[in-house]
Amino acid sequence: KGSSKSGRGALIVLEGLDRSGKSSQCARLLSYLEGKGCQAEGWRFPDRGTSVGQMISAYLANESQLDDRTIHLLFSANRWEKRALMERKLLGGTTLIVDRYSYSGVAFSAAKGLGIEWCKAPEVGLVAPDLVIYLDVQPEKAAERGGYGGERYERIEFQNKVGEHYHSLHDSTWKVIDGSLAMEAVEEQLRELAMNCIQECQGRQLTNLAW
Ligand code: 2DT
Ligand code: MG
Repeated sequence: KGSSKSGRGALIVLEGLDRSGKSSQCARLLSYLEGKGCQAEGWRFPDRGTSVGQMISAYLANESQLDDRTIHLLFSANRWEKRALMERKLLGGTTLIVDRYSYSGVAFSAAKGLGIEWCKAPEVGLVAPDLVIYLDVQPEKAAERGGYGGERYERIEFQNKVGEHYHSLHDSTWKVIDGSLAMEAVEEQLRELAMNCIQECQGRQLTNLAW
C-alpha cells in the first residue's frame, strides 16, 4: 500500500507550460491518494502565501517591476523558505504532490536569456524530487484552453521558449505524459506513476538536487 507507517513520503513534482493541466491533475491525484488512505498533501510554487511569495505575486501581476536575476532569486528563495518543512513532511511519511518546482525556475528564467548554469546554481541543495512528471502540450493547444489569465509569461512565443528549456532539463527522474489526451487518460497514467513512485522510494534516502 502507498502508506506504510515507517516509510517516508515521496516528492512528486508536476511540471509543464501554463494551462497544461497541472493544477487540475494535482488536485485529482491528491484526492485519489487520500482515497487510498495515503498520507499526502498538495503544494505549489510559487507559494504566494509568504512575504517573498507576495513579492512574486505582485511581479507576475505586473504590479511591480524587478530585474530578471532578482526575481529568479526570489522564486528560489521561496523554495528555500519551505525546504525544512518539506523535508520534515517527507521524513514523517507525507507524500507531497507539488505543482511546479526548480524546473519551472530554470526554464522560465532561461527563456528570458539568463544562462542555464546561473539559473541552476541557487537550486542546488533543495530536496530532489523522486519523480518529475512533465505534462506535454503544445503552447498553441494550451492557449486554446480558456486562454491565458493575463499574468506575465502567458504568451505563446514565450511559452515556446520555456518548452525548449524544459526539454533540455529532462533526466532519469522525468516521465512525460501527453497532456493533450483526455483528462481521464492523463489522470490514469499519473496515478500509476505516482503509486509506483510512492512504493519504490521507500528503499531510497532523500537526496538533494545536485545539478
Ligand atoms: P503559476 O501560474 O503556476 O502560479 O506560476 N515561475 C514559477 C517561474 O518563473 N519561476 C519559478 O520558480 C516558478 C515556481 C511560472 C506562475 C508563473 O511563475 C513562473 C508561471
Ligand atoms: Mg499561471
